[in-house]
Amino acid sequence: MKISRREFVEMSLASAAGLCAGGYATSTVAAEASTSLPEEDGYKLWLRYAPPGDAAKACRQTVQQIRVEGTSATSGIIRGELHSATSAMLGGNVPLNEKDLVGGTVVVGTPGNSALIRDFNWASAWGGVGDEGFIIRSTRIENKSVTVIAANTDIGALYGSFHFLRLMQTGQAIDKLDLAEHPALQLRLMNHWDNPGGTIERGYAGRSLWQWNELPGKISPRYADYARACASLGINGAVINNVNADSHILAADNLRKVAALADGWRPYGVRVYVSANFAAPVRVGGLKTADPLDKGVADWWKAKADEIYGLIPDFGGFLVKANSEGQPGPKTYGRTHADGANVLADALAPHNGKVMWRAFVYDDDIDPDRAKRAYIEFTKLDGKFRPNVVIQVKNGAIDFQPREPFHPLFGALKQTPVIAEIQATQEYLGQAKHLVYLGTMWKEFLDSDTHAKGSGSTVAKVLAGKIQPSHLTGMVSVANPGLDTNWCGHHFSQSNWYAFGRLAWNPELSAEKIAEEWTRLTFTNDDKAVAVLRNLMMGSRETFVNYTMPLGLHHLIGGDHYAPQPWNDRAPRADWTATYYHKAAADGIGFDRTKRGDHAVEQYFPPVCEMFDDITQCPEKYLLWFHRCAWDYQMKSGKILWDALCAKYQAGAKEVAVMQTAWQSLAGKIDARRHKEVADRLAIQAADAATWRDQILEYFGRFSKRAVPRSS
Ligand code: BDP
Repeated sequence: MKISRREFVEMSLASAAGLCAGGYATSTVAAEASTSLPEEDGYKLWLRYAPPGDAAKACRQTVQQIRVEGTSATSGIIRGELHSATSAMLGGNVPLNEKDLVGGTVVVGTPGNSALIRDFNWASAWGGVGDEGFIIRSTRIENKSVTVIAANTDIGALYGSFHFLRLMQTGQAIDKLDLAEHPALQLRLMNHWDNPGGTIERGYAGRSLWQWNELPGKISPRYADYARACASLGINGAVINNVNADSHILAADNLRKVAALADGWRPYGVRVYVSANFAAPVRVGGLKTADPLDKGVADWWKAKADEIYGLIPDFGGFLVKANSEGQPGPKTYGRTHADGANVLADALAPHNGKVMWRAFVYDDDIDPDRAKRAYIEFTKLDGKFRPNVVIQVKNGAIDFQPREPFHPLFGALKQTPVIAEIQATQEYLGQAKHLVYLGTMWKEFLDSDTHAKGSGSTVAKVLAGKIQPSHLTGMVSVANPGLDTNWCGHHFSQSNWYAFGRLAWNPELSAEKIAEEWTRLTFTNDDKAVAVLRNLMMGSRETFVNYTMPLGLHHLIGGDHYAPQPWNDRAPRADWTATYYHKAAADGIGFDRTKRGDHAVEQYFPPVCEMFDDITQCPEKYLLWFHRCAWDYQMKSGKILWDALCAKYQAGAKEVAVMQTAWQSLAGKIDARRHKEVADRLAIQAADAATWRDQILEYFGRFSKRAVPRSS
């Protein structure tokens, strides 16, 4: 069932007013509210394995027994997952690894561990799926109808098993399967900003999952639950500590703790990476310098890498935030970012480790505009990095704002691999208090056309190495789980972890498909409820933009990155204020980044540059990002800018009320506990949205000297 955003809003409003006869929201659902669902706390994430309703009957035919080949730890995990999941979904014990193959057996294995699978003549398919992909086929063996989940490796078989279970749980037909999948990107990593003391920078879901004081002796069962959740999406690694790195993560006793996590995650295919502090040779090693061209420093990093690989043979590598926001780096010693990255890369190379060097740098001696600085620094260094260095670039040039145009570095580095950094933890997007599904935001980013090699050079294709060949590809997300029972604080914030994983596997998936999948897995397979939930999610990011920073406005916040603070004009740096970005005054508002302004548009390829530069072509969603406009500037709608701005804020606040109504209509379709917890947060969101609207309009009204029009 598909409904448009407009219909959704109308239906929800009608239902709020009690007008939705026979309809879609409150009335229909309320009649069914008597069936009380068992309470859920959200711990199970999208791996609840609730019976898939009507589809269960059909599944029973196809899944009568499970046979998982192999003796590895990963095979054991697959066995456990398939057995418990199918038994739960089908409502009875599904036999496991019986002697005889019967019709309806699900066979899982690799050519290495299974004669059944080896005998299959799938030569062409094997090559195509690589080390992490899988094949799922409904076929016949020994004249019996079976389903085969096959892969080149155990991890591929694990991913295939999760895929199969996802199909089952979302109520899809599983009796005629013929599919092959492999990930589009190589590095699919969680970036945790966790500190060894247990706090999480920009974490909104409790303290760190990693219990540093207990490790390595005591292993929390939650570590495996975490790795399982990651593996279910194909996430294949985690940087476990804050980019503002405590250098002592590299001290010997801490490395043993890191190794304990790595040991537990290995069977799930989740490799461990660490954020390294560039000054570690001084702070941990006791050297006098961390100059990357100093031989002693290079030797120290080499010895450190050897020590790490002695403990963790499949250690992934280092993530580095250097010369950014006060962190040490090569520039501290008069060297370049390439010099810095390369000394670490040389140490890791013999072990096949990688350096993820962040492009989140904005020294103000480079350019007065923060948005331009990283591009200027890194394009100069293209081609100067070792092959095992990737540059990790945030989706936008400022910092995870509710809306930013894509970072101009995507497509601009031709000889250096680039991976994208997105942020699931909702630092600037309502933290874990507001319901904001980020799948739509990330798709806007991934689908942006860089024009790096003509039209169709989307960010997704650049990342996948399809525009310029790249031997290293990837996408990472600043992670949002913490120790809260439901992992992410807000039940809907789980969808952002989920969406990240799915998009890192396949950036071409649609935000809508992912929202629907997640909804079915996490809440319900009831089609009507799914339609309401999917629409709620699909509009939520635009709603957030509307009541916080519409029309290209950005950074209208203070240090908490949560509440409106457009008046914020005092901070340790000008580019941490709000006024630096909006520049509101009597004559207008906005940052002139055009060719008549500070030329930031020129960092984009033609014709993107011209599009952003020309006010008649620039999408209005980016208007005040690139242009400075008078308050009475005529918008495409015919409204003047001030009125259009007011209308956005008013619409945003109203839309949250619609979201509340839609959510209310699901009472009885969702267990009472999760329903109430989300409703409580929506109430906070509604109040916050009104505050944003009122405070921002009052503040900008001081400059526009115009009244706020009545909301239509
Ligand atoms: C900003 C955060 C800050 C991070 C920084 C980064 O406010 O806490 O340290 O990004 O990405 O979004 O390094």
